[in-house]
Amino acid sequence: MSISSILSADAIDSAIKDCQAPDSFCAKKFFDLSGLSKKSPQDVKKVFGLVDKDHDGFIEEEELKHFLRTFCPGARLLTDKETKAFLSVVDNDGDGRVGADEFQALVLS
Ligand SMILES: [Ca+2]
Ligand SMILES: [Ca+2]
Repeated sequence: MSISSILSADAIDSAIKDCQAPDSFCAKKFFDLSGLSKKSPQDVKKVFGLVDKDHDGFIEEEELKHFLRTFCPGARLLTDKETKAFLSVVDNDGDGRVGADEFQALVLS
């Protein structure tokens, strides 16, 4: 399973290009540009599984930092500021990590 079976290469490309500059990443915009916000809950869950590299069912801060690389291996890391901002919008239960339901809620909201 790879990201290219879920999202088109062009859409990924434009989403990655849009946030090339450090501290320009906006999660909602990224989900819109990449087309992920129009996907089914099942597809969103698959993407969650790709970001959750150690497959423990949660996206931890370190995995979140590598978020863009899930979509494009050559993409940059998120800055600490972006990672914290991302976590603060998605982490509804405040446990400091992202559950699949929290991820889905943000992407499909
Ligand atoms: Ca994890
Ligand atoms: Ca959480």
